[in-house]
Amino acid sequence: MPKPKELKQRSAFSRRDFMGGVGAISAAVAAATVSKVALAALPEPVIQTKPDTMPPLVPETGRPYNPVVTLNGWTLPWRMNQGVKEFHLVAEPVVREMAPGFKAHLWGYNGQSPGPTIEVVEGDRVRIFVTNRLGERTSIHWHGQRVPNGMDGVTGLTQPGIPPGKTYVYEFVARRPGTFMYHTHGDEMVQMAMGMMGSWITHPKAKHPLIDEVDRDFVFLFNAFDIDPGSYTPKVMTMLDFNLWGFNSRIFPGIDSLHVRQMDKVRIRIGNLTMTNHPIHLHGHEFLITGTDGGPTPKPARMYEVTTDVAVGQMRQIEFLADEEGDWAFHCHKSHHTMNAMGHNVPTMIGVDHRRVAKQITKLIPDYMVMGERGMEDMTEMEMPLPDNTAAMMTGAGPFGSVGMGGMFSVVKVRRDQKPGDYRDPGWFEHPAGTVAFEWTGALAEPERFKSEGGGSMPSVARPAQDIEVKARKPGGAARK
Ligand SMILES: [Cu+2]
Repeated sequence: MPKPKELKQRSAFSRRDFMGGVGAISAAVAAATVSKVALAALPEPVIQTKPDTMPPLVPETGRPYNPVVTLNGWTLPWRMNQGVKEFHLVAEPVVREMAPGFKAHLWGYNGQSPGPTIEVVEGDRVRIFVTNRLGERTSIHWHGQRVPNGMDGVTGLTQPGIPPGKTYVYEFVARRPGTFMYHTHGDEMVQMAMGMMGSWITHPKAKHPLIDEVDRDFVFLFNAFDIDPGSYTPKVMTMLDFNLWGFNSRIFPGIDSLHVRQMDKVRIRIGNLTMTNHPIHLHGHEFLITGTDGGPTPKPARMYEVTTDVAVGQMRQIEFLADEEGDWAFHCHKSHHTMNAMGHNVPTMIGVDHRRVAKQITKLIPDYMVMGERGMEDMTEMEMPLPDNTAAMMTGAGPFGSVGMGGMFSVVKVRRDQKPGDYRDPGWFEHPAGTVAFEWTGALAEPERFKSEGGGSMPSVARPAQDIEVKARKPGGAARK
């Protein structure tokens, strides 16, 4: 087998000096495509070692299309072989940087987890070589696609599992345009928990009445892992109680923001391969759900939303006109999914100053954590040592201080002067004077209702015989969803 080729692309997001990024990838793709060794056998596997968002991979061969941008990911180059698009996926252990300073030991494809996005055109004949470099059998299921039954990738049902060290070939025609995923279907609970998944886009071959052309087209998957603070490998027996929630196996503040030009028509395609649902919420704009993994949504069935739930095993394709300038939060609306790893049995300590006692306990139990006196965000200020290789629970510095978030959180940056095709980070939004919430420094009047009733906003008709005090506790353990 030829040695894996490392894809040398430059990030369009983290580097401000990006100019010829697309050319750089094309060169890398061309180099991978014409290698004589590769032409003699399998397509050379292209390996990506960085978690950066790569610029769109503009097709040099085959039918043209408008490529997508994978958030903190990349698109797999292919070669054309007598009219067939050939890809090479390598299932292997990978090290994924989930956030700066926090690396996870996962299983994935071609150097990363999730694996690279595969982009093809409706009607393409596709041949995918899958090499197994794991220690156990695997197979790949092409989620949502119309394929011959024997190409469906279910170990034991439609094919034998691919043994370690072997390469299998999948071949089919991409019949239906849309947003799909691929994922393991062998020892599934373990291999899904370890990160064996990726995105698949089939672009329409011609103008499609239900698929609009857009200016920016993004894709990513929701992922969840259960990695104890201080460790590197996910616990694979976890059913619901995951502690790391990410977009494409990155957690905030490790997730890139999405950069668009004002008045761009924007599409975001999201797949959910976690074990719970995620209501994804966009600030400042209304979006339409234009498609699912079942296909484009008929126009009369589309409705405007600002949050849409993406259930387990589903994909949602949302579209909006980015007409409001600014930095708009884009996140899962389950608030514990915008947190990074934490102990699940953290007692509520609001109103208790326990910093001194916490320091004493930490000497005995190094990973002891409690929440802050004024709320969780206190923890970002507490001088508590974290174990090695642990993401801070909530962090991310914004222009006005700590964002106090982790997990499934990112920002859509809409700018008047973002150039078409430019995916660089424009920096923080500069708000026009007088348009930011501000502190009221005038006099505060006493509310009228307090004067007449001595407290309550309405007169009390009947009171219980004695006062009842309710203590609310966040559910922990298996009850948490
Ligand atoms: Cu969520």
